[in-house]
Amino acid sequence: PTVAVVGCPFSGGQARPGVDLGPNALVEFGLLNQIKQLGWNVSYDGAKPFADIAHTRHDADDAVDPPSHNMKNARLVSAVCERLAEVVGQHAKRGELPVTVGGDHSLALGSIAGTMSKHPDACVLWIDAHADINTPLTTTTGNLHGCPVSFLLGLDGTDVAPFNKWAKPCLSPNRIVYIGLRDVDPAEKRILRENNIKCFTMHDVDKYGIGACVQKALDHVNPERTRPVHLSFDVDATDPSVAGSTGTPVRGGLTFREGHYICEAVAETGCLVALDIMEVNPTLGDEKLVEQTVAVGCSLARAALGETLL
Ligand code: DIR
Ligand code: MN
Ligand code: MN
Ligand code: MN
Repeated sequence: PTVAVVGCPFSGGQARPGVDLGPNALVEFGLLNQIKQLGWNVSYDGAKPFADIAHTRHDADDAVDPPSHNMKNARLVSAVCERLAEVVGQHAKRGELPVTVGGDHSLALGSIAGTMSKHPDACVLWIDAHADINTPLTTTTGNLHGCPVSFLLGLDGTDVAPFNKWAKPCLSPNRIVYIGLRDVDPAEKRILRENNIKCFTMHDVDKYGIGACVQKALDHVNPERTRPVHLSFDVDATDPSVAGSTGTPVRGGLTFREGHYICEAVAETGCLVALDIMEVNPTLGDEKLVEQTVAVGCSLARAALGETLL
């Protein structure tokens, strides 16, 4: 079996530069060899598939990428996600397991669209401090990394250019579940409630423990453990003391073990078909914090790909 590492050096879905250096930092730290040592074949094309687009930003360059429905860099985010959906879809169709390394979490619109093109019955585990379910109508920041889930679900306000030329709704609200939430906008709370979307907040993790939360989460989206699983892991789901080099850290997050437990439990299902490791920004924090965050990004990926403690 082959893991296709897809590094997407992209930061246009949020305000802080540097998250585009995430993929290279994880690869430099040895991610490819670490995955090989778990028994996988590993392919990696570097930034080549995105060479012409991903690194370009046009902030405040309204002539090139004017704000659209309050969304920043909409054309750029759309173009990169459309390309990522193709790349991930191609790998999946070859029977490979795509591991998308970000880059900011707007990319999950592309990676999950790619997964769905091969596995339309897949479910999504979204591990994050944030719900990333704002729509172009509700976003207060205009940052598209706060919006990818709304596009995947086709919520009101998402049928807009430039996204609607390629991004068709491909996920239903009962096929996504969240773990780790603790910073959710008022409009997002309403959307989650109205669409009956299952969420395990940090309050639930405290109350039930991570083991019960993951089991309940899987029981909700994948009761028979027969559906393919796309695991989308924003490293800011973990506590800033675990993975602090990230653009929007929020205190009170998952411990090191809780984060890894989620990945291990998904690996144990044997249902994993795609993985995202998102929002590592190696330009934030001192050297020690950066190395720790990069190491955590790699070890979360290894845990999801079958690394066991014994
Ligand atoms: C906020 C923050 N809800 C927004 N979102 C973040 O910009 O829509 N997502 N940080 O990762
Ligand atoms: Mn420019
Ligand atoms: Mn996120
Ligand atoms: Mn987040």
